[in-house]
Amino acid sequence: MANESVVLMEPEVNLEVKPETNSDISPEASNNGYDLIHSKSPVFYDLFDRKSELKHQTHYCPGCGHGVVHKLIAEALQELGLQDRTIFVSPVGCSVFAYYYFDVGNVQVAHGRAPAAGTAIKRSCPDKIVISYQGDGDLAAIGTAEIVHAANRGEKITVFFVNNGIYGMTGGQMAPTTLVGQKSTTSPWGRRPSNEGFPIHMAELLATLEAPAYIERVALSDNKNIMKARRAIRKALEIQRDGTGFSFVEILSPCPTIWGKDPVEARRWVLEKMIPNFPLNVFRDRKPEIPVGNEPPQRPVADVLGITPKAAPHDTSGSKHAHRFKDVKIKIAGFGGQGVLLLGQLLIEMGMREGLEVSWLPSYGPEMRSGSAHCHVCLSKERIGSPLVSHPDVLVAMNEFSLRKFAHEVVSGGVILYNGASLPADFYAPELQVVPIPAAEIADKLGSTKATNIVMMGALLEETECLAPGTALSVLEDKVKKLDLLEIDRKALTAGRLFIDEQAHVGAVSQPDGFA
Ligand SMILES: Cc1ncc(C[n+]2csc(CCOP(=O)(O)OP(=O)(O)O)c2C)c(N)n1
Ligand code: SF4
Repeated sequence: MANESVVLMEPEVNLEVKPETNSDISPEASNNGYDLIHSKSPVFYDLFDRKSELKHQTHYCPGCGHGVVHKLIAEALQELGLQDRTIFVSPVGCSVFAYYYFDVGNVQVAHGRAPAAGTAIKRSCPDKIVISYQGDGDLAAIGTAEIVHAANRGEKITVFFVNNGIYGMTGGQMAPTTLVGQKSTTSPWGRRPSNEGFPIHMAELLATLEAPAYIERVALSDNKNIMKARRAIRKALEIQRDGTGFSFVEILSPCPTIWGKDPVEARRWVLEKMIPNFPLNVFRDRKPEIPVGNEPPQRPVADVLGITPKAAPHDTSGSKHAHRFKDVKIKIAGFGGQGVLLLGQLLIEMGMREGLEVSWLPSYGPEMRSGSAHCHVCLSKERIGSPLVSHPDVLVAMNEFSLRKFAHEVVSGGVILYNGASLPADFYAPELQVVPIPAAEIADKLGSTKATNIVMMGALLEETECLAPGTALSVLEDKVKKLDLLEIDRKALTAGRLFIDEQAHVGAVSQPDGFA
């Protein structure tokens, strides 16, 4: 069908010719005789720093609808004065890099989870304008649950749903919105309802719910429809600004690259093929009536989680222990059942009581007992950027496998505490201080091999002086409920410390060749 309203996208910058004689135009304002009347929205960064050679352009293919939607959102945020309050939640998909373009708060989240992450952000920062920006694979396939429930709860966020009927980023697999008969890499004969089901109409589906305030479907098929899309995008943001409720705009959008069409044909395809299947409409536009009952009082998160510092008899918060480090990174590794993860938890509990910033990151395979397990522990005087410990200052190796696996990660001059009477004959780490400790034997003699990790804890505290033994005792007394085990743990802690004091430091044999 020949349709005169199908036109090429207007350029990002429109230049209007002004006569050079116009004395109102200063030399600075003029641009080779042109007066700039429309420029890139200040909601976009001046330069896109994704790649040094692409600082002036986005990563989108020519004719892609994402660029147009970005532009409409940026202009709406600018017009409504919302830039400084906005948090943009990028999805997984071609628009994953939105944070390179929008000069607003940015978060990038797991595939399909943008409405869930947006919920958390909006609830904790109700004054922010939260935008969940999603493709059809992201929103209508892997993220179906998240969008339905966010809409059903009436979260006061705005969702922009870019429906191009395909998985763009991954090369053209069928999406839930792929049209009947439309070919994709996973429906090479065209989508068949008998096998792949019918396309999902997300706007209509969400409009069956009570809570949403605004739902509209628009299209980037031609300038007239793009202007309607502009109004819908603005309105959705106004609805959030005014606290009215959940707003959702589905935008039928061209993906020329995957569709195998040029940009003009792709727009025409939106007009001729997509719109008849996905009718443009305002499906919802009203303030939802949500009954308010006796809402429970809001409580601080720490209170709800039960992590409020308590004035327990052994509370050592504000401990006078002098931390001589800025931060200590520890990796504890062994097999499931050796108390590897627990030892890490005890250390961070101690760190918290001594007023440090702490983090604990466990890692274990599907089999818990006997499978290998390790955890990363950070103790720091400053906020911790990442809980990941790639290069530990201290490795607590609870078995030979862990010693061999992680020793090379330890920083030069770092410490390895090894649960073993002696090091394996062929193990050699001249740049490290390696201390073998017969921790299992010591714990066994004290009454329980289970206390091996506590012997190692005692050794760690004595060797590094990173935390106070008194704090360790107080944590054990709070955490270990069985009195007989607590008694063994107390002794194990002391035994680990004494071992370092008496054996490791006096004539310690920390290398197989006899040199400490
Ligand atoms: C958990 C997970 N599953 C699958 C993928 C692979 N993946 C990346 S993008 C994508 C689909 C993107 O399609 P859509 O949401 O329609 O966005 P578009 O790229 O078309 O804008 C998929 C399946 C992934 N990154 N993560
Ligand atoms: S593959 Fe499609 S959706 Fe992705 S950038 Fe290219 S045109 Fe846009």
